[in-house]
Amino acid sequence: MKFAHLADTHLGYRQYGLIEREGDFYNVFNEIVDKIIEERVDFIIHSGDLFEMAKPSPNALLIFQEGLMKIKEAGIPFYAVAGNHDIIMRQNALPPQILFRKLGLSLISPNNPIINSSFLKENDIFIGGIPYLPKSQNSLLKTKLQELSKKSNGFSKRILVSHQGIDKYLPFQYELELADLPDSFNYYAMGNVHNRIINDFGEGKLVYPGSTEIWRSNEVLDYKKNGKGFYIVDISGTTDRKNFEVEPIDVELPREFIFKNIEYKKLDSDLMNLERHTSSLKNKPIVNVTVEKGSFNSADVYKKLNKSLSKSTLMLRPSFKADDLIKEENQIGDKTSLEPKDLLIERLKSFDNEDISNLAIDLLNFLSKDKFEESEKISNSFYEEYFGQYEEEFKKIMKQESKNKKNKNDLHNNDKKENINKSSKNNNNSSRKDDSSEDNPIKNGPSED
Ligand SMILES: [Mn+2]
Repeated sequence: MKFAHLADTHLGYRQYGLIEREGDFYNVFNEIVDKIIEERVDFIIHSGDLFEMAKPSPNALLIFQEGLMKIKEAGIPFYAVAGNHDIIMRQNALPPQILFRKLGLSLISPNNPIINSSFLKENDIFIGGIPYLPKSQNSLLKTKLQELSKKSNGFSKRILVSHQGIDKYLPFQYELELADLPDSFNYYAMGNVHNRIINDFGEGKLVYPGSTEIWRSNEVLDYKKNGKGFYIVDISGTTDRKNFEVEPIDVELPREFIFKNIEYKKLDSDLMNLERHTSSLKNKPIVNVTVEKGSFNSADVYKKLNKSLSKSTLMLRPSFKADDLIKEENQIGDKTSLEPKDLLIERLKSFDNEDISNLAIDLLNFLSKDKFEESEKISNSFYEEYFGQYEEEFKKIMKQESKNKKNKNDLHNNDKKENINKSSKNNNNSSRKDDSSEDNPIKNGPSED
């Protein structure tokens, strides 16, 4: 018995705004579908970021629909979990995967975290998981993982499906520490990290199949080293992880990403060679050229680059490091330190409260993409978690206070005849409610936690 594991297909992503790049993601996906069917697997697991966006374009939906139809015709069940790209974190919002239930897609959701099928039961296989959760909901994530670990007890093959970054593999953007992952599963079908990773963990194997196309140009390095595609996992042996075979199936990406550093004094000859190479390729490549060393005018060099390469490249991304320019750059300092996120992380260190720091980073991520609903949701749930109990107390205090006031007013009304002026003074006293905010437990908060 074997299954296919893939993730991070990002259907609908139009890299650099290029329709050709959107097509590349579709072509690779179609090739993967054909290969999976050829492999005659028993089921498929997709670990999230199926689509680039939570509201995919009709094009992206159509490509997936056609692929899934082929999979359904081949009689292969398809299990999926939503990734951060598939999720709108509004209360009760549904990920786009939900559209494909009648085409055979079983969605792992907060309400249905475990795949319930007679096929899995007969084969004593547990498949359960959790859709992506941001770092500020880390404690909820840990609780849910422990629940799943318990529920998987007694099954002979236990598979966890998750779309989270783990500190070991995603040092600056993780939501989960490796130590917080229950060690009781035989296979950790992960998504989110775009590099290919296979590691032993606990009683099983922890696997990120990686993105199926180059989603950011820094993924080229891993593609050259480890390839891209998906994994076939053979679970017919015992549950001993040594008999749990994970075999990479590679797809060749349709387009080359070229990185080339050219010394200014060799500009003409290097450009000629580069042009010869790019013209020989079947599909026009993405070319990143850095012209460096020597003293030159970048506008002139830019013109030259364009003239010799624009016809044979899909996208030309030049950068210039003239010697005199380098001096200026050095004055600014390390370029990366100007990233808002890095600056925020640096600033938060002195704050020394990890939970609030996580919330701040999540908020920066969401708000910089205009994801207001998500931001509101994580802020509310953070507030709920930290101050919910205080809010109850606060409400009690307020209730008591208004009762006291009412009693006072009643007493006062009895005295009304005696002095009408006094009652107008009492109205002023109603501002007392605001003054009491000094005792407001929310304000004083559990800052020591
Ligand atoms: Mn992704």
